[in-house]
Amino acid sequence: PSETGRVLSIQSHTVQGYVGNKSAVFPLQLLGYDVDPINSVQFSNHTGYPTFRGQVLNGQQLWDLIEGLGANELLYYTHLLTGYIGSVSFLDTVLQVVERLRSINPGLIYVCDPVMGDEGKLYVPEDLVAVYREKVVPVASMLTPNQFEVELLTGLRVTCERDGLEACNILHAAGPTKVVITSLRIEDNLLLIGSHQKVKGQPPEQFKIVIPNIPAYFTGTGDLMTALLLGWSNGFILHYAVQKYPDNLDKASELAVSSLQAVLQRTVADYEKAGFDPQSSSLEIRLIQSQDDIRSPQIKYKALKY
Ligand code: ATP
Ligand code: PLP
Ligand code: PXL
Repeated sequence: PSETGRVLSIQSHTVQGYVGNKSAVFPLQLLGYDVDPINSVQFSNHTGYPTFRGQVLNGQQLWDLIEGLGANELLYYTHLLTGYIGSVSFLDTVLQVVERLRSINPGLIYVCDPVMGDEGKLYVPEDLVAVYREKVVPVASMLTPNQFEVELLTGLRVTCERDGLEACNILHAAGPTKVVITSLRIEDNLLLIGSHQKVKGQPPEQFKIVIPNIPAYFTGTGDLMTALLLGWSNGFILHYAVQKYPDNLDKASELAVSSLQAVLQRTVADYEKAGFDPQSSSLEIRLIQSQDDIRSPQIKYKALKY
């Protein structure tokens, strides 16, 4: 067992560009974690480009890697992180992975971004929704849905802050002690809503962070956001590094949002410098160039408690 965090991250790999593991692994490493990536797909680029090529890992192949680690007693993890998953059979295998990892470390924290779609559109097979709702939510420790995903998981229509808070309560009752709705679009602003149920059965502590909308479209930001939330909510104090915030979802969220906004602002500025219109297509985030903002973000976005 390591004293620093050890994360198993099961996400997409793209050769070019930053989504999935490509946007999660580097930040977590910068924050001091050992990160073991399993690439659920290996694609040339993300699927928003005109075309893509590559391979998809199936559930059996995922389990094979887990068996390989298990045979060498290498399955001790403090965290499991999952993002976009494309099939029911793969998601079912992820559930087996959760069970296996918890048999070795009962304290394993499972951070789940239930990626299903955005703005009313589903981009996974419809039968995944029920699996997330019925089997994944109950075993997740921290959940990071967007507005559409929270609606799919709770059956509530979420169109205002109150709805968001109510949806978090429903999700807590189903399992996770931490819920972050990463973006609620309310008029021209983006709102993050966080909810932390510190004691089972008690009302959660809830807060919001107002995020000004940047007129550009990014890919991989959801993956980066979830990684940063995991990164800043850690019970371990790394020997050389900053204090992290296990009992302070609001603090962790302020740091994650402040980092992410710095990354996005740099991204837009760099595209503009290169003579590119940032509204003309989806932008690849400037992740590597933003390493100082990831390691030591300046808090510019504050949590407002309810
Ligand atoms: P997922 O689908 O991965 O669950 P998501 O749909 O919430 O997550 P994004 O919409 O990419 O993912 O948002 C993640 C974070 O990035 C949010 O906290 C949001 O505030 C920030 N973000 C994304 N786009 C913008 C933007 N145009 N301006 C400001 N912030 C943005
Ligand atoms: N489009 C497709 C096809 C996807 O698979 C994803 C993955 O999550 C996205 C868009 C959105 O990515 P994100 O919300 O993380 O930026
Ligand atoms: O979460 C973003 C993402 C993950 N994985 C793949 C993607 C995308 C976004 O387009 O194409 C394969």
